[in-house]
Amino acid sequence: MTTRCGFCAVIGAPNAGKSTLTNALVGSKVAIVSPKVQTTRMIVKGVAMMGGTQIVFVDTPGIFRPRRRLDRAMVGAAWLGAEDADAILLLVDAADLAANPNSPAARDTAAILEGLKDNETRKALVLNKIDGMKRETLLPLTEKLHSQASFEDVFLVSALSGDGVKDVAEWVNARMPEGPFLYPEDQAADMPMRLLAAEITREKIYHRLHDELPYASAVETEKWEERKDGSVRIEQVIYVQREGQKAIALGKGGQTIKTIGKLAREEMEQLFDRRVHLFLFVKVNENWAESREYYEQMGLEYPKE
Ligand SMILES: Nc1nc2c(ncn2[C@@H]2O[C@H](COP(=O)(O)OP(=O)(O)OP(=O)(O)O)[C@@H](O)[C@H]2O)c(=O)[nH]1
Ligand SMILES: [Mg+2]
Repeated sequence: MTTRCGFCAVIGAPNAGKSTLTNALVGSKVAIVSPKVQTTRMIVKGVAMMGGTQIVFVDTPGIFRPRRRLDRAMVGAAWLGAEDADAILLLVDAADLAANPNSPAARDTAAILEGLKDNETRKALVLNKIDGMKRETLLPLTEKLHSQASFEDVFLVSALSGDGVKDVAEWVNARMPEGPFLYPEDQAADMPMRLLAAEITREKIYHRLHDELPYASAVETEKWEERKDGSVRIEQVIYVQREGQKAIALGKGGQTIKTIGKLAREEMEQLFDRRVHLFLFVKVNENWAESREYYEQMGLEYPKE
């Protein structure tokens, strides 16, 4: 039997819902999600089987005008993900765009459309977050965006509720080239466990901490120790950039870090299907965002400046 297998990149402005859509398409959580922009920092692959086709969805960091070194690496990774793909989904937060045509995300989307102009990969436009929106506001949005790049199709979806997601999957499925499977058929995620565990903790940080703190922090799994009773002991360091941030991350009487640890542990237990003993330490490292090692761990290129 001939099999088909290919890559589908999910790109868009920060916070468009790319990771939510990727998880919905894959049918399990492979990428972390938060209400804050710039949650995803690296390429995250999620594998879905549809009949005789294996689709590798490539969730990417949001594309925006980068400032910091890490931002540049993230945006670079996103474009690279799009370059290697057999199909591209451009995701747009329709609710945001309808409410404010000049929002930062709208400007980022305009820049992405410009960047896609000469890209010959087959593309579909996906208007996301249509839950709670009126159909009549969607039509002019669709027409405006559609005319700006050569999209084969347009989909209106709610990645959150799953509404319309199946149609997107079918569009992608029909565009995958012939080829052998790249992953075992029952595998959904393609991330080393230590990194996955670090990402889970980072997600909880994005949910619990505010202002600049999520952006000033990084998580590293330092120790992963298998226990005889089947449980695992995981030690992680949360790096922040200043002493003051450490105090905030810890919280009054260590309450904040305790909550983050509890939420992360619960999710790890569910995902790894075993008991987890999670130990979190907060350390100040002013320069983590400049350290080559961090980029290597995340599979990011290290930008020159
Ligand atoms: N109402 C609604 N919210 C959504 C939908 N899809 C995603 N969201 C929310 O939008 C926020 C951002 O979702 P993410 O999936 O993290 O977005 P992203 O594009 O991956 O963001 P970055 O990784 O930061 O670029 C989260 O709070 C999601 O719950 C949707 O269809 N409807
Ligand atoms: Mg994301």
